[in-house]
Amino acid sequence: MAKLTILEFPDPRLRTRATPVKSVDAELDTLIDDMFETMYDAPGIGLAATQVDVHKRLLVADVSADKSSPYVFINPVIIEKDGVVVTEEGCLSVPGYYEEVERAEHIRVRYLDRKGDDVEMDAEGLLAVCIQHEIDHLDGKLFVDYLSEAKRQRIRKRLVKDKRHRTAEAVTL
Ligand code: GNR
Ligand code: NI
Repeated sequence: MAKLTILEFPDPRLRTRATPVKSVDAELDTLIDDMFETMYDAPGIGLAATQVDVHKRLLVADVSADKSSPYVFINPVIIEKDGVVVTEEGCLSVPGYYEEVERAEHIRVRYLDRKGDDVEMDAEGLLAVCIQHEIDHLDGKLFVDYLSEAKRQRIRKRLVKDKRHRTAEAVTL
C-alpha cells in the first residue's frame, strides 16, 4: 500500500481530461488500493484518479462515517439525473475552502466495478453529490469553477501563497 500525493489547485494537471480504463487488471487493483489509502488518510469521502496525477477514468468513494462502504467506479457515466440539491462542498485539491454548489439530487450511474462487472446504481444524498464532484475531476473540472471568477481568483491566490510558505518552510527545515 502507498499513500499518493494529491495535486492542488491551480496545478494545470488537474485540468487533464482522463481517458477510459481499457483493462481492469492487477495494476489497476494496486492503484485502487492506494487511492483508498490516500482518501481515508486525507481524510476525504471521494478521490478521483486525476487528483493523484493518473489520468484514467477511475474514482473511489466512501461517504460512510466508519469507512464501511467503499465504492469503486471505473469508466462512470451518469445516465439519468433529476432534482437539484445545494451542498457545501470541499475538495482535497482545494484545501481549506468550502462553498455551496448545485448538483442533481438523484443520479443513475453506469460503471465497471473493481471486478470489471458492468453495474448500474441509483444514488442520492452525499454519495450522489460526491460521484458528480469526482466525475467533474475526470473531466478536468473543479468545484471552484462553479463560483464567481472573483471568488475563484481569491482562492487561487491564497493557495499559491500558502504553497510558497510551505515550500519555504521545507527548505529551512
Ligand atoms: O472529502 C470530500 N468531501 C466532499 C464534501 C462535499 C462534496 C464533495 C466532497 S468530495 C471531497 C474529496 C474530494 O476532493 N474529492 O475529489
Ligand atoms: Ni475534489
